[in-house]
Amino acid sequence: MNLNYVVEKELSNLLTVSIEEASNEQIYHALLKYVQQQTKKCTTKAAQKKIYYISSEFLIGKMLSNNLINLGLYKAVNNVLAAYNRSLSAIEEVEPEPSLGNGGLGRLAACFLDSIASLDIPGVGVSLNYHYGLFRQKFSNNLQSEQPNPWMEEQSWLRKTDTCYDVKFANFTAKSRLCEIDIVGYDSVRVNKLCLFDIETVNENIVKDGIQFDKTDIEKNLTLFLYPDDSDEAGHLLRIFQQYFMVSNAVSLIFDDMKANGWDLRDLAQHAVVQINDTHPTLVIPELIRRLMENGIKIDEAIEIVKKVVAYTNHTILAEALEKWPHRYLEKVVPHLMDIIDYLDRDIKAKYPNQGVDVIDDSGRVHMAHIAIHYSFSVNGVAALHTEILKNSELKHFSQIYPSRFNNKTNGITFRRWLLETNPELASYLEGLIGPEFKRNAMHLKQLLVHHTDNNVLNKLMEIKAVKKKQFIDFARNNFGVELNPEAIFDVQIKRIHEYKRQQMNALYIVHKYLEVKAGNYPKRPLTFIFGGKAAPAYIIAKDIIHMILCLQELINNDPVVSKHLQVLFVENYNVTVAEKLIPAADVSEQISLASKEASGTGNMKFMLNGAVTLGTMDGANVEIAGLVGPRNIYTFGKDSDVIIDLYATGGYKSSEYYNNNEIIKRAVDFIVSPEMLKVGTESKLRELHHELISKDWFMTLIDFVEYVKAKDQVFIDYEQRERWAKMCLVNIGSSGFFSSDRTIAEYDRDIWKINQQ
Ligand code: 26V
Repeated sequence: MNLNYVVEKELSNLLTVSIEEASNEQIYHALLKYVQQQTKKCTTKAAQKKIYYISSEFLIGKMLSNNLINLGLYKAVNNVLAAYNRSLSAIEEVEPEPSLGNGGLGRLAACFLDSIASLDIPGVGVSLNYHYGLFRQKFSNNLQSEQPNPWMEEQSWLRKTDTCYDVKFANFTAKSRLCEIDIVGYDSVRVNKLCLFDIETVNENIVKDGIQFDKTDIEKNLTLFLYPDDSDEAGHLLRIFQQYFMVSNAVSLIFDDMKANGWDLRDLAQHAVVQINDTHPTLVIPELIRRLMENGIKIDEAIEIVKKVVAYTNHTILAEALEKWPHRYLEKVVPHLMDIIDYLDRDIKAKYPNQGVDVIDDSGRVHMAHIAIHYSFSVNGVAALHTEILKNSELKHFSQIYPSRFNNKTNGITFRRWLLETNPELASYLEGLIGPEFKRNAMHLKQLLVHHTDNNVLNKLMEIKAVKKKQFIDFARNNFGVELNPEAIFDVQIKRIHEYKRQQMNALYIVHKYLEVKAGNYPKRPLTFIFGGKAAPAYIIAKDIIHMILCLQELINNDPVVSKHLQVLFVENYNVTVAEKLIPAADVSEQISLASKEASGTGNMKFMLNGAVTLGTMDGANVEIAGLVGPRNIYTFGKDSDVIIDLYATGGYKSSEYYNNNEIIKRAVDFIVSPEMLKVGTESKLRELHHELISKDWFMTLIDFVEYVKAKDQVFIDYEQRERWAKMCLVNIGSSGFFSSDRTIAEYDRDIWKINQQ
């Protein structure tokens, strides 16, 4: 039977009114039910071995379109709705986005779940059911403020189960409840699960004044927020409560699976792999040991078992991001793990005299990464350069002890969401041109490369880009009330606001351009600078950077002359949904981190896949992008990672020297505290940022600024050679197959998990 017909019939059955008359809400709920019914037909593979992917974040984004694509229903649903003059994208607006992650790390975990299911690997994701995801960002007076971001609804993808576990804390035992979200694989008959644990005593009414709440009332706040502000002791303790709650439940789940299959816990490594996403789930190691001991296994044997089960992924070399919990904090939350943690500490001190690899340091801090490395069988970085830096600098002592434990798994993204869903126009054009195989095997995108001299293909790619820009322009008008120029070059930087990602360098370029325009030097074509990203509530400098950009936005967009040439848009509340609309519309992808600091980046891959050209430093996965597209199809600039690592080691960078010795730098930096800026901004914040840049500039903005200006000016000049530009876009799309998370997950399975690829 024709699929359109079936979908129309099913949808009509699920609605109490006709498709024409139904509201978007009614259609959304009918589609939700329909997808759930179809998902029920998928089965979970009976497995000898399973992957338990534990992560404090799964930034899954909206689920409707993704599920429709994976179930093969997307086109039919679209057709049926279109026949009734209804649009799926309007219906999608109804769905709240679960923002259960901060950024790249959480989005990676979500892409991985999609690929694990699509490759038919049996496994589950384990995390917490945060009632509020990452805060909703609001701008007023050119400042960020934070609001709660609820996402749970009566009817949703989330399903409460009857599975409950006891989780033991110092002064109470929490009763958890398992909630599940189905993860359907692409084109498959399988379904995996995302297991989100909750506690029923959570009380949303304790939230006051933005996202403030009593951090000490654990029974009421345990799963209330994703990553609460942890600038004080209560915040740190809550974080430890959350982490232990997550891993204790994970162990209960694993042991239940073992029991249900009648397997002996001594054979755990034959049946379970626990991949820990960064150090946040590290307490799973002492918890597994404790629970094995409860089942009659002696500590040394339990340690040996655990070492064969746990694998650790490192996502950053930034020292301030590596978790070190004071021993006394852990004692307050999980006293029953302390004997084990102390035992591990003595074990390591007895084996290795080097203090740099201690579990507990001289100041009594427990190094979570050190536990994760010593007591796992695999440690991986997330891009080739990142893994090399881990092995040769940051974790050198460890890689000398365990050389074979270290391996690289370059990150990837799911092409289902980031191509098929976000850019159906491009996907269907590619399908017509090179056949549908790329949807299953992304390496087939290479076939596009043979068309690099075909003007019809090049023109078509530019037409699609123009369509996606127009769609974003509509979105920006409806959501932010701004009118963007379709003729302008869209230069986009979307990611968490962090000094090392150097949004401030991009902002200084805008200042530079503003001053040029004021002096009568106009760019050939209007330039639109688009930003998106949130700053951690307690991260003052990041908030100051947002402030500076919002001030520039006000200044430039309201200037009748300058606004003809330059435009700035900082999208409010950047999230997965905004990324899906913005990435396909971008011409230039800003990936300008200080070399060595961005472990991988995954936005860079999404832009490339959608035909944007990278302007970036040789950092993270940019290095691999450059290798794949070749130097003619990417713009790189700035100091290399080895130079930067050396400068940190010697303390050789002085930002004041750059500021004092270069007129272009001085002029741009000083503009931050110019009368024009002070008129629209808060003086103390702008002065603080100015002072920070000339006195410290820990992430070396000024070291690369002049080269950045040169490279970026060149990008905008080259954009005018439309055929050459189109060819760059084509090469980027055609070379992006390597970055499919299917490739990444196949490598995890081949080298670490050994589930399907034994
Ligand atoms: C966390 C924090 C928290 C405290 C303040 C400073 C700071 C700086 C960085 C981080 C990042 C923690 C881990 C993380 O999210 N890493 C990201 O992981 C992505 C997926 O592997 C990767 O693409 C990004 O490059 C990496 O930053």
